[in-house]
Amino acid sequence: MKIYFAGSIRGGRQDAALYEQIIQYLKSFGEVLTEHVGDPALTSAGDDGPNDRFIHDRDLEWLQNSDVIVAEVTAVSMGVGYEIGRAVEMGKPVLCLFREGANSNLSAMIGGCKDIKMIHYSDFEELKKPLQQYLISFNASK
Ligand code: 6IA
Repeated sequence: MKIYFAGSIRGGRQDAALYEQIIQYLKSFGEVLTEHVGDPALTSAGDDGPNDRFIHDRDLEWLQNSDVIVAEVTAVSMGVGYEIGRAVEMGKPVLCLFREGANSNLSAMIGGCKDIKMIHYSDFEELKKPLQQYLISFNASK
């Protein structure tokens, strides 16, 4: 199973350590195509590499090649919202993770989309079980 993990970069790196934990966990279920999203060295400048056109086109190719999208949506990010919208249009299964109590509001365009599955959680330990259940049932349905 190829997993596209989406998390904020230029939208802010306050949850980077959490992304890294989630990515490591996701790796026990399949291949994560976007491991760099959890890289603690990656700053919100997010421009210490290839140019934006390259990043966009390469990420969309990975999105197209993925089996499932897991997006952490607590930190508000234009890029993550865009990836979710494109994935929904592609007919890909999308799972969004929203952390309660982080002083962030979930967009109605994500929370209100019937094609998006949501998990609300308070910390990583609480997230593991529903995330595992989703990925196992997704794998079984293939
Ligand atoms: O608007 P944001 O930057 O917060 O959007 C974050 C989302 O867009 C992530 O889920 C990534 O998939 C994608 N994205 C944004 N910037 C990059 C990027 N920057 N590299 C890869 N994906 C990106 C350059 C960093 C690179 C040198 C390691």
